[in-house]
Amino acid sequence: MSVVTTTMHGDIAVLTIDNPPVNAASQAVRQGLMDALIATEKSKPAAVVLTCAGRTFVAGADIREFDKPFLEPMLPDLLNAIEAATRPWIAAIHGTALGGGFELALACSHRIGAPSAKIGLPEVNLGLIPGAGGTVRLPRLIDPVEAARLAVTGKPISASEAHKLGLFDAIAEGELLDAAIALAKDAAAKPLPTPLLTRAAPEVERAAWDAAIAKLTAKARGQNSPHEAAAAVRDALDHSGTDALKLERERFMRLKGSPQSAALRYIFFAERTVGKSPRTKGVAPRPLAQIGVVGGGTMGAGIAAAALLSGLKVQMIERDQDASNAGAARVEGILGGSLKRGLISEAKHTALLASFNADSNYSALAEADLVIEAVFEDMDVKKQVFKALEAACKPEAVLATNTSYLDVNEIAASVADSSRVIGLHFFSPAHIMKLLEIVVPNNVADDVLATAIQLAKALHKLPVLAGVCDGFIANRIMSSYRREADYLLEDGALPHEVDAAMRNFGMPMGIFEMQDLAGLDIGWAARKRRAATRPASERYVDIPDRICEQGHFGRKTGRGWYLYGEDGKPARNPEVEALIIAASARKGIPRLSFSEEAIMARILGCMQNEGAAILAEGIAASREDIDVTMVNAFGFPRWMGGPMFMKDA
Ligand code: 3H9
Repeated sequence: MSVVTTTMHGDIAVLTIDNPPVNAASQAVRQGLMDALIATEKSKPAAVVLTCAGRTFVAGADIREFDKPFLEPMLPDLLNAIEAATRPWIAAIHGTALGGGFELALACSHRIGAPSAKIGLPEVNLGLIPGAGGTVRLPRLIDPVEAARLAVTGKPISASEAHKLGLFDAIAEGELLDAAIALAKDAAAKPLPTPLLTRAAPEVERAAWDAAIAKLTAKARGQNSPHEAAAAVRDALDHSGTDALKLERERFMRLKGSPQSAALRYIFFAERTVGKSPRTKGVAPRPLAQIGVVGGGTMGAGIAAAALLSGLKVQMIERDQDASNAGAARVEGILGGSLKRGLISEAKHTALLASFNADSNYSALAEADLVIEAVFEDMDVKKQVFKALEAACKPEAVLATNTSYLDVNEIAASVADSSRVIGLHFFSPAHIMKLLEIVVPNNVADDVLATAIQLAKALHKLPVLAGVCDGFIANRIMSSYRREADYLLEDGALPHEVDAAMRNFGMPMGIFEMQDLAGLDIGWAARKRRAATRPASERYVDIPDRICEQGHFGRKTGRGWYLYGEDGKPARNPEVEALIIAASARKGIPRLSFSEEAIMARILGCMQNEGAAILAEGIAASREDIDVTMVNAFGFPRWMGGPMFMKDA
């Protein structure tokens, strides 16, 4: 059966694409549409309505086809043919019309959207540009700067924005199909609009254009595709539609073969692969209506806010009334911020506050389905909390720890039924960061694991499963390259050189800036704790300890690896640099000079070696788990795929 079917509604032909899960424009869809086009050009209905079954309009080209040669009919040819049709074609859009799906809608003579529909050109996120006329038709339909915004940022827009910009002829009131058929009848009675491809491109003053593009591409860092998308839209303004289409296609094909696109496509699928465990196949998760959070510090408050914003009820527990009030104030602060930024409405804000309660008595957790402990990182403190949870919670409640490196097996063993205990390692700020490391202890029950994965989905987070070890996946790799960065200091580099190398590689900040931001005291405490068990043979760099001994903990004290003045910008710290040079001299290490490439070779090599060890030990099940972690926890550049992808490439 074809994935495109035609039904007649009076004299209107309704074509329905049915290609789950997201109606991607695969070869079968393209062929089905081409056949339907030929048929309707022959049968001559008054107009054609193009609609999709399932949850969405066409969400783009089928990305899975990108690693093979494209098969006929090509999407650009199909769209040119649709645009040249003698009948009006009305795209009836629900869900998301993205990439090639949005380009398909642009080739139609009219577009109508459901109020909840979204449209966008996310190709840049795959290291590509639109490759089926998006950059050519769009600036011939709407303001070219707005067209560039869609193509360069890859961010989708709502139906109402699309309508305002002139992308939608109408927004459906009531049933989308009925409204589309009404629009089709109306369109059939009027002359066809001039095809976008044959329209003249609007004139845009060069200086204004360059300024707008500079703003749009400012955050691209080392990623090529946003710059390429901007250049493609510019080509579309400087050339005829037909010529611009050829240029767009050449650019698209070149990018499709580029390492950045291969990496971005890899990470796209990797993010959709993680969190799928054979252990939870067919296993029903436990209910998840009310969440408990123990601890109202930065992490606990962030977790509580994340859960509230995802529609869950939250009970917070703190050790006394004052701490409980302070925790509640932190949560209210986060929700207030969301309200201020327009992310939630006044009514939603009120409703979220009504779903939240903070208390100092564990008995308030009696109804909680899952409780996340986010207290001080100390094994004895954690064990006491778990004892209290065991006494207060219903027996089927899942008990989770947010520890970032303590032994989750030991925590689990502190309660009678260790199968209900799991690690849920959030990253700060927990209401923003996408990654959730699910730490899987030896005895955990399958449905507890399934519940943790379900929670991640409910919170719109990426679940990565990790085995129990010091630091799990994320912090174990980070500790190892942080240590390597310390070695680089003793070997001859300075903090600003290491940080610049990392930033120029594409990380959002360098390792030393990051430590200053997080607070140097955290790592110092961890190093002191581990001092007793550290092998004497291990190379140990004491420079950060010396900085902390002077009471300098980074940004919060105005001094750390860097100095922070009024403007908050990090400036080189001569005292620290002297400390570093003295450390090399003390150990008799000749100071060498390092290029940025040499610095990154050591840092990357270290990430990759630790990653390989993590895989060999079974702490991570696949390289995807490691790469998704590095991209989403530490801002490893997506367009490089991740350290393990780079190693294999
Ligand atoms: C393009 O269009 C190029 C053109 O300009 C030119 C061509 C010549 N292809 O994300 P989900 C799979 S480039 C194949 O979990 P959601 C996905 O892997 C494309 N497969 O759902 C997953 O599979 P599985 C431009 C795709 O509801 C399943 O669908 N378009 C594609 O959270 C569900 O996905 C884009 O970049 C695809 N295009 O989000 C849009 N898309 O179940 C990419 C998804 O086996 N897609 N799959 O793990 C998205 O952004 C989201 O999937 C979407 C739904 C918002 C649509």
